[in-house]
Parts: sequence; C-alpha cells; structure tokens
Amino acid sequence: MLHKVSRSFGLVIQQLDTDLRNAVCIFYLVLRALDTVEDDTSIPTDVKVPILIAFHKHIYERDWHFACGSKEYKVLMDEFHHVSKAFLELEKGYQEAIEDITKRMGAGMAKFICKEVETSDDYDEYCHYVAGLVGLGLSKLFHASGSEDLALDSLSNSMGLFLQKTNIIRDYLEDINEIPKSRMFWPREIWSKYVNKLEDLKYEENSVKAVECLNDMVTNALTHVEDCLKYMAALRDPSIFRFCAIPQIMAIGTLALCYNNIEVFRGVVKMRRGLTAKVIDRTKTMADVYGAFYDFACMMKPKKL
Ligand code: D61
Ligand code: MG
Repeated sequence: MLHKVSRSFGLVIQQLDTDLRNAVCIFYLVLRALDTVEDDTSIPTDVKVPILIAFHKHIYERDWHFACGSKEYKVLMDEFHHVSKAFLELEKGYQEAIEDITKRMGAGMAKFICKEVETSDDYDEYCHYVAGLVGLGLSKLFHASGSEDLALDSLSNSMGLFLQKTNIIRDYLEDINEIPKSRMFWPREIWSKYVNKLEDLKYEENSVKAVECLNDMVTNALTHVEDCLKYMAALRDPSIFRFCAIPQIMAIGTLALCYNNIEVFRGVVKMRRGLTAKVIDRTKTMADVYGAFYDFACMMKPKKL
C-alpha cells in the first residue's frame, strides 16, 4: 500500500532497518489517510472538521472506516483497517509518538479549513501542521529506535517546512487549475506585492511579475536550508541519514529548477528521472549533501540578472 500511495517516500522508507521501517511506514499511511480527508473537497466542512480532530482516536479502532479520496487514496481509506491493525502491533513508544503528531496535525488542519493563508506567519504555521510536525514525529521515532539523539524541535520543523514549501511552489499551476477549486497556500502577504489576484500569475501578460513573485517564494523556502543542514549533520545512522537527505536534495534540486523559471506557471516542472536516480545512488555522507546543496545553489545564482 505504501508504494501505491507514495512514489517518492516509499523508496526511502523501505531502506530503513526493520523496526523503524515498520513504524515510519505506519506513520506515513496514518498521516496520508488524514491528509486524504483534509484534501477531499467533496466532504462538507461540518463533517470534515470533527473527523480531522478525532482522527488520532480512530487509529486505535480496528474497524473504523470513512470512505473518501480517489484512486490509490480511496483504496487506502477503504482498506484502513489494515493500517489500524498494524498500528496496534507497534511498540507503545512508537504508538504514542504517532498518536501525538496525528492529534496535533488534525487539529491544525481543522483550524485552517476555515482560515486562509494570509501572512507569511500563517504560511509557516500551516506548513508546521502538515509537514513540520512530521519532522518532529520522525525525530521521536529515530530516538525511540535507539539510533539517534533527540533533535531540537526547531530543526525538525525546518526539515518539514523546506519539503512542504517546495511542493507548494512547484504545484502552483496544478492547484490553481483544480476543479472543483482547491485551496491555495501561497501567502497573500507575498503575492500581493506583485498581482491583485493569485490566479493573475498564470496569465502571459504578467510573466515578469510572476517570476519575481516565484523568486520571492523560493527565497522564502531557502531560509530553512541552514537548519536542515544542521539537522542532517547531527545524524549518525547511515540508513536514517539517507532517508532524511534524499528528499532534501530533491527539494533543493526542484527549487533550483523552479527559480526564475516561467514554466512553473505554464506546466509541470519536475526533476528529470536520471537526475533523481543519481541523487538516490550518490547520497551517502554529509559531504555528498554539502556538495549537492552547493551545486544547486550555484545553479540559482547566475539565473538572476
Ligand atoms: C525527514 C525525512 C522526511 C520528512 C521529514 C524529515 C520531515 C517532514 C516530512 C518528511 C514531511 C514532508 C511532507 C512533504 C510532502 N507534502 C505532503 O505530502 C502534503 O501533505 C502533508 C500532510 C501529510 C503528510 C504525510 C507524510 C509525508 C511524508 C512522510 C510522512 C508523512 C511520514 C514519514 C515520512 C515521510 C501534501 O500532499 C499532497 C501533495 O504533495 O501533492 C498536501 O496535501 O499539501
Ligand atoms: Mg493536504
């Protein structure tokens, strides 16, 4: 099920050691199910909010079920009893970490169902709920497995914010074109410096403003890089290190590709398969991470006039 719902994370989760691999896999599937509820625009708010808030309780219920989502996410929701069953077989320490994060993420998602992302503080707060908390939970799981020291919450949070903000930037067009209209996560405080309406960024006559706004968003995401490098430099276990480093390198690679690139407003901008394969094959040490971050940062520098 993990490989069906996650193209990218399935691979890096798979290479963790058995105990931690099971816990992280269940953690992923629980949060993906929660996110499927959040993202399903056909569920009325008064039905959705209580489910988000109580989700952390449902994972203890062997036969709890809520049908929603589409394609592979619908299958995940229909077969959720397998996830609860596996969750109940995890060690107590893992269970408690997963429950705590699910509870806080569900409450944060509920808060933002009725609230738009206006300021950059809102943007950081929303990204904290949906991705920063994943970082906090993973750090807890790494610590519980006995392989790592417990990381600082602020550094764990930045690991998630860097990944989430990269997704939000790359997915502008996909999200703005969604029918029925999906929610948008670019903060008004940033885009309103360039256009009157967020959707104006996609029209050809606003190309110059659009790229300026995009560069502002990429620069905002890059503020988390220093924390991410600190977080990764403190890891000891080689498989945990790769699990953390590969998504981070993919993220800075994606930002380098997006920077100053009008194609973000025209179609899909994605790293090429060959480059992805290289990152997966060649990420082993902190020196590899510094090298990749340096190379991608150098690609961004000359792109600006
Ligand atoms: C180290 C390694 C992996 C990390 C990390 C530190 C810190 C944080 C994260 C992974 C989470 C990064 C999330 C980035 C991708 N964003 C999404 O998938 C959005 O949904 C967010 C809510 C559900 C999060 C589920 C998740 C994701 C990755 C995990 C995990 C749980 C558990 C373990 C390992 C990795 C996004 O999804 C739709 C989309 O991207 O199109 C959304 O709805 O905004
Ligand atoms: Mg979501």
